[in-house]
Amino acid sequence: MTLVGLALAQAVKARALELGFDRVAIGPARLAHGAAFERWLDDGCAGTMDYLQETRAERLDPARVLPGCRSVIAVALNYARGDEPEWRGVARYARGADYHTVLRPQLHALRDYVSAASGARSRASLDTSAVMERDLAAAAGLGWIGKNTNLIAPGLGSYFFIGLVLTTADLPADDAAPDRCGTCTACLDACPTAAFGAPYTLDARRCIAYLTIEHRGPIPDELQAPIGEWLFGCDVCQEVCPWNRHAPPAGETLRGRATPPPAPEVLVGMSDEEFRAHFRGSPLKRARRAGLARNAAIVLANRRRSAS
Ligand code: B12
Ligand code: SF4
Repeated sequence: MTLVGLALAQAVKARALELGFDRVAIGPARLAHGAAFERWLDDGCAGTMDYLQETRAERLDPARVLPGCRSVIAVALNYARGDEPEWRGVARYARGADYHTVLRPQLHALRDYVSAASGARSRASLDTSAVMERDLAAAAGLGWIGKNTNLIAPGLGSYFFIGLVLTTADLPADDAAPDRCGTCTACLDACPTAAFGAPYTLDARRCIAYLTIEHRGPIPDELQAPIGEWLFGCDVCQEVCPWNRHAPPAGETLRGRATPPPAPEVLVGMSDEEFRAHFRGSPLKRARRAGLARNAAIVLANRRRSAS
């Protein structure tokens, strides 16, 4: 037997929370800021992330990813953590097991539930699909897009992953959340590389997360000193956000058995084999051995610079 409308939406939300997600909201399968995304691509802000350009049409229209898509179920999974000195230089999202591996089965279980309960077709999206996850999650009311471009949820902050289930079921939508950044510009002012051309617009080519994770090859000279101690990713624009001051710590789901990276002095000289053994199952693998060695060399040069 299939459920309809409100009853279905309620059942789906209850199931999402039961599966361990921290928040859930339902919205339309329509982007609010498609034009901003196109401008961003045309201005070259994606750097060498060619896959964003190549999948432009799909990203602008979820119905190209799931034909007949009408609703989007957006979930949040908290990854907030404290300072953890042994993880210095590693963005919080990457300190546990790879979230793609951990979250995917949870999200697939939600997708299967939606399909079974509604008789509709559904598809999960977690980071790697050609789907604008922040924009669609914001339209669903999971949170609002902050000036630092992260999705912020009241009471949760912004240290959370977003997962989506696209579905052909027509579900009643929640209200979008109002923008509560107000006059605050803490994130824009604190960014070490001045990566924000304007509020809500990040030039990825200057962002430390892009440079240390996605970018292959040398990092432009003028951006090396501002990288400071960051080995993998960057959290500065979230650390200074007042909405993260009281963020509740994440549960155990993502902790995995990840071990902190060795000192930069060791990282620069790691062999491929040592790299594979140390970072098995860790998000840090994405930077590859050469990328992490490059980042470690920059951190060491920055330490020498600040000691002299
Ligand atoms: C490419 C990418 C990156 C790139 C580019 C990021 C960027 N801001 O564009 C880089 C490598 C730099 C990156 C970094 C990070 N990322 Co990332 N990334 C993605 C990815 C794969 C695509 C994002 C994208 O399309 N960017 C293009 C820009 C233009 O789109 P957008 O960021 O969604 O921005 C929209 C708004 O800014 C809006 N907009 C524009 N103008 C205006 C004006 C107003 C007034 C408003 C309200 C909105 C608005 O329009 C845009 C288009 O819809 C998504 C997963 C996905 N499939 O969506 C994850 C994702 C966005 N990343 C994520 C994370 C966790 C991070 C990092 C925190 C990791 C880290 N600590 O190192 C940093 C955060 C840096 C930052 N300040 O954004 C999470 C975000 C979770 C959240 N709570 O927001 C996502 C959703 C992955 C996931 N499934 O959880 N990322
Ligand atoms: S993640 Fe770091 S470098 Fe990137 S925009 Fe935020 S503060 Fe700037």
